[in-house]
Amino acid sequence: MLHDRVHDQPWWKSAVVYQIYPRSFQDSDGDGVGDLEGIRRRLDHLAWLGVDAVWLSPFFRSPMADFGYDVADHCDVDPLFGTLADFDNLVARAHDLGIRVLIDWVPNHTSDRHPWFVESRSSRSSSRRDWYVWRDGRPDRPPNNWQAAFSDGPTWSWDEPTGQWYLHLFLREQPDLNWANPKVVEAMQRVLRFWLDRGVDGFRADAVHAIGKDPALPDAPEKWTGMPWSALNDHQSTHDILRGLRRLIDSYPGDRVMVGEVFLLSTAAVARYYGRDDELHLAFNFPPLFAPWEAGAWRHRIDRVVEELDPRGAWPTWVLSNHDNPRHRTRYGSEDRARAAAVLLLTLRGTPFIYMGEELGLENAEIPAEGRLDPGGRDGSRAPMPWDGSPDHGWPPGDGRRRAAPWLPWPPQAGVRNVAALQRDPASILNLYRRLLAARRRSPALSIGSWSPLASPPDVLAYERAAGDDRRLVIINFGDRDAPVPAPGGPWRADAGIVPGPGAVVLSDAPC
Ligand code: TEU
Repeated sequence: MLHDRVHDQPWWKSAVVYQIYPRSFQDSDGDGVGDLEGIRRRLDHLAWLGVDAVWLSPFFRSPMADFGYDVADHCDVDPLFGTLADFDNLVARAHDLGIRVLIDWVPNHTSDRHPWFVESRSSRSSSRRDWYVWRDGRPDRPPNNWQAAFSDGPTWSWDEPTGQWYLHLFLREQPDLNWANPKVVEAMQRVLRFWLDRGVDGFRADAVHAIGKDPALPDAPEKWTGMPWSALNDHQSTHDILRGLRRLIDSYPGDRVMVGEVFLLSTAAVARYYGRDDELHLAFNFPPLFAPWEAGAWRHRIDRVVEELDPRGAWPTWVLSNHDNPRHRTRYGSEDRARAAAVLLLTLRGTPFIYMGEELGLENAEIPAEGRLDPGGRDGSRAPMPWDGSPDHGWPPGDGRRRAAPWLPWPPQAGVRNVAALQRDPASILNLYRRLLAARRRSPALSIGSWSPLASPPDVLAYERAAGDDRRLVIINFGDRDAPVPAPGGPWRADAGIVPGPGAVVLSDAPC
């Protein structure tokens, strides 16, 4: 049953969202690539786990240069993933189970095979020329010094037949749309309506901070390396566009939501994308994702969120892993740390995003250079989900003829680190996630309550969550040595006494 308001707040504030990378979750037809029907069949697992919503990475028609983030038709399912009917069945089943469905929306660019771009590049006088970002110049000198993501080349490609450059912040197969053109705004709004009318509960907006461009497209300062355009693409015009999108989404019933990927590594910059509660409902804040496993570093990241978001009434999000970065189990280096990190993720104030497989404590798959398929080298966190301990781990068996093995190798230890095995073990990390999700559901303090820090030893982070009579004390020991519970007098039942290092406890002020 879907309730729009939980504790008198929109559902997405108390929700836990689970990210599914469709290629890697569950295959149903034996081609070695996960699909929508596979996801539908595994929704029972997610209901058992207790998540409130799923976010599906792109499943739209695509030549797959960026594995679906290069969209060639926003309003159709790629045959690799199934059909629109499969999508409808998935949404219906998810809603029956009380799980909401968010989908990826890729507004910054399209595939170069999208009919809009095919038409745009056909001639300088094409009616769609101005749907993308074209600039004059000499074929040997790109219009500015920006470097594209996933390559060391420029963000510009020269189009020989029409004698102009086109802009692509990512691959050359992903030309940037020109959002200064009202026709582009209308067309992309139609895409949102198409899916809202089909019953989706919201969107994860890809690289959304980059859609409005400074028309001057100025050079990046020399000192900037990596992706200089990321910080340069923090332009005022994006905020105007977002206000229009927010009005559209809020015109639908049911508290639909847009969470934006704002890839700016400053929480102050991210905070501006909430506007005055009239732009994004939620925004990813990635600095914590890049923080080391240290109490001080995390405290600093949390303080930034409290200082930048709270005064605006903006609701935070928390992410430890996703399909673009090495898994945090691998980054942090041990399962004990991953377990303590799960407590952190699921008890901070804000909406947590779980990346599929982190509930199994999965590590990145080790993929030799010749087996890597992603232009950005991100394959390791995209390895397929192991469902059981059989040789095919619950995927259709590959027989080398009609059926194919999964598109990427299995993550380490899939024989023991899989859903079926960890479900049977009450002490597993999977059952820890399940208990934490259940505790959040029962506790207004943990799901929507206030957050206040408590004094604690250097390796320990301690905080209180409170809502009305419901109060919880959370203690995360980042260190490798056991630490005493820094229980502050008061009502706490400090019966744990010691927090193992690394480890975590959640205490209640009432027997539970
Ligand atoms: O990511 C945008 C983005 O900025 C990151 O990919 C970043 O460049 C990367 O993490 C650096 O390692 C989004 C999607 O999440 C990503 O999968 C796509 O490739 C990208 O947009 C283009 O659509």
